[in-house]
Amino acid sequence: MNEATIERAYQLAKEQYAAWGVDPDQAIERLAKIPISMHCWQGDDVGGFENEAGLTGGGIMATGNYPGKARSADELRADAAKAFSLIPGKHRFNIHAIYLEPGGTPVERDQIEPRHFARWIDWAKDLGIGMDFNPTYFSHPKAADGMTLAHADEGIRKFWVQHGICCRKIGEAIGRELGTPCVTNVWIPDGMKDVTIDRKGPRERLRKSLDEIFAPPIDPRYNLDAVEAKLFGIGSETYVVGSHEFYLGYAAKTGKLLTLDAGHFHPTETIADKISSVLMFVPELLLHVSRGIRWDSDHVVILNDDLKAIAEELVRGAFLERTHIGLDFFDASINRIAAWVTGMRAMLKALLWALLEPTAKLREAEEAGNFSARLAMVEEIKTLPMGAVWDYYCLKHDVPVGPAWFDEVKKYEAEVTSKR
Ligand code: RNT
Ligand code: ZN
Repeated sequence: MNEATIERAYQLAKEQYAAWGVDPDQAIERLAKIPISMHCWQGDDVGGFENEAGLTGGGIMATGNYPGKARSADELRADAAKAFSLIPGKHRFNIHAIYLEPGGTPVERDQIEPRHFARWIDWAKDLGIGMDFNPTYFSHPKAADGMTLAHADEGIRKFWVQHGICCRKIGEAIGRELGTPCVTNVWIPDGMKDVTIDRKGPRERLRKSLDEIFAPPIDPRYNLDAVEAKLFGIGSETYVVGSHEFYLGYAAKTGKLLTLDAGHFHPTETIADKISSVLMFVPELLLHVSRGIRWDSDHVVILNDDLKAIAEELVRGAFLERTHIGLDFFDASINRIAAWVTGMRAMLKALLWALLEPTAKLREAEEAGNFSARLAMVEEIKTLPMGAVWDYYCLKHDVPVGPAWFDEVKKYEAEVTSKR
């Protein structure tokens, strides 16, 4: 499609939206101000660069063997930059502690420092983007038995507490250097595979560990702490210490951010409905936008009803200011850069969809008790020409329009990733 056609289609779309009282110019202006935090771990199957062997078990697993994954931080940065070049707008990058660059000598996780992430920070500065961070409580011998911050062994528990303390300092340094707060998100795999007698003890220890990690005050202009629950994991099917109730209570009581991962609840439960509830009691949210399929919580995000519902809630409730949007999925069976771009573009499309909604009209019908009109309108707006607005948005942000981005990925694959 040439530029003139895209422009013309946009003008026609504007007329159609105007009939609903919606101004697409405003929608795309707002969209350009919403950063999405792209997660580093889709680029290398959650391996990290701590050691040669990469992932060593402990609660997280990517499946698939598509060739060309990033083998070093330099490769991962290059791949991520390629992905960013195909996604409209300025976004963020979210890394895990295991993506450190120790510079020759291995560093234990209770010893890591901001300097081990200096090259990431420089890279983000060059790109003009913010960064987010995560302690890594998995893929480690001290996590091999499935417990970390809730461990009954005081030495092991303390080791992981110290890791958390180090990570908040790294988050602080990242936020200070980049001029935008770094969200440091705690997720632990702790749980039990089978019948569990003591559900209380590990939760008491987890609460204690979190209190210890969060004890040192850190300026929220630099670092924000978030806690992430999960219903079950592979190997922790019966009991997860950090359940939703646990972290909702913890975040509400201590003023921490709550992380809602779209794949961490019962399959018919959607996080969209949780947003307006939890934001009554916690200051801010971190979303891990993901796509659960049966027992896997981490399929590549696509523009489905669940994703639209999340975006609709954020826009309708004016929650965007209090919500940090991040992605969390890993698929090693397809081109990893294509996975990133697909998920990021889907998230943006969902937000655009929500920003183009004639919410005032829908609300009016609802408030008047006119539920037939509400339902009829909700169906009608589904065929409004959002695609024309999206194409125009991509054009204006100098990224490929339509499927053309995939050609770029294939070219990069031929020239770069397939040679690894
Ligand atoms: C795991 C959590 C967690 C991780 C990342 C790698 O179930 O969703 O957020 O996916 O930290
Ligand atoms: Zn997550």
